[in-house]
Amino acid sequence: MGAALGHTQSLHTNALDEAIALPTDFSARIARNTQIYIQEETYITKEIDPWAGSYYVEWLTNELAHKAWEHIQEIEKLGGMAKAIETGIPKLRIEEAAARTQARIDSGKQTIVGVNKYRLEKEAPIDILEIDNTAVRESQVARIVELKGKRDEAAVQAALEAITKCVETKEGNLLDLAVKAAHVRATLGEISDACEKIAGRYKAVIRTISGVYSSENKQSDDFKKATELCEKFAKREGRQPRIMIAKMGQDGHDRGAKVCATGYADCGFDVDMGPLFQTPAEAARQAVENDVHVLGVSSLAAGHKTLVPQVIEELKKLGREDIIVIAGGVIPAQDYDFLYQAGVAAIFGPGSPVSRSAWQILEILLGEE
Ligand code: B12
Repeated sequence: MGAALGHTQSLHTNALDEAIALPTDFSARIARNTQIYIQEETYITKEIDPWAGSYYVEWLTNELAHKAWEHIQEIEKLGGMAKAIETGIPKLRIEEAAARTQARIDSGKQTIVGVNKYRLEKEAPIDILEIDNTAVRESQVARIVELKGKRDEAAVQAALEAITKCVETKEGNLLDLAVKAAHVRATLGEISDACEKIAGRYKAVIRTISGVYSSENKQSDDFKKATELCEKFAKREGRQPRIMIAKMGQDGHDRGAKVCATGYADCGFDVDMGPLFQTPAEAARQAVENDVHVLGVSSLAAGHKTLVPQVIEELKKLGREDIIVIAGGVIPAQDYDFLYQAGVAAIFGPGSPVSRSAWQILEILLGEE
């Protein structure tokens, strides 16, 4: 309703199983019908501006415009958006806001119905859409092999060379050349590789923030318990507990990983944040090189059943099976046993309060669970 009243031009309603998996036909239908209900039973879409003249809404709009203007000015001072992105500021602001929101949800200052309030003692299981990752991967690989077998290879190579040349000389229209390459059936990977030959690969600067999570949540029992256990661990081991948070495979969802990283650092952990798109071997190597106590895998793109056992295997190969592996993110409950069998010590799904997961991890480290 907020979106419709705020003049949105396009609306997507998430399905009820949004934070668990891709939607089932049933949950997608409810989500779609929620929109149809708003559209056809409440009539709010018939009115162009139902809030016109509302003093309160005008005031809110004014506030929003001024706050947005502050951000725009900050970006202008940095020399425009392209320069701002290079400094990592826009991403940092998003991460600060995410950490603050998470802390407010964890401390109960902000209500999310069914997540931090009005929860059932025991949730009844719901039907989840299961996707066979391996089968999807194999069929995609087969499609690409078939495509590559049928296309005019000389035309593809010429189109890719034109792209590389354009990047090198900065002459020509790169987008136009990319579209032409796609027409002769070059893949997205090949098109970006053709650019990468000259331009290299963009590596995001990983910057972690501190103090944002604790500023909203340091009075909570969970936070206090986490900091106490951190101190206890540090006294026992002579150094702070060290955790690496890894993002592996093609999963670009780093919000939760970053929120956990900043929250754990505020609780007293030493935190290493791995880059996006690591392979299990790379993640395991970084964990070993940094001599972490815990490797935390954040998985939201349904790769957990493949990538988590692989990273555990890689740690074993490096002789570091003592590093505790935990997992978090969009992992459906029916996959928990599979991951526990593979050697995962704990799993934290969406809605897990960060400081609570922090002390639960510390209890495992201290052998107190
Ligand atoms: C935001 C979001 C995006 C953003 C991501 C921005 C970013 N930089 O992170 C954008 C728009 C880019 C995006 C893109 C896509 N998304 Co998306 N996205 C989401 C969404 C709505 C919220 C995720 C989020 O940030 N939550 C907030 C954070 C704070 O919560 P969290 O990550 O769950 O973390 C908490 C816990 O899980 C846990 N945790 C997480 N990690 C870790 C790690 C450790 C060590 C520990 C201890 C705990 C822990 O602690 C955190 C605090 O409680 C989810 C659905 C959902 N509601 O969860 C879909 C979702 C993850 N996306 C999905 C999909 C399909 C996609 C796309 C493929 C869509 C498309 N077709 O292009 C792309 C893929 C991009 C890519 N390369 O990976 C699916 C994945 C389906 C699945 N797993 O089976 C989901 C589940 C939506 C759905 N139901 O369909 N997405």
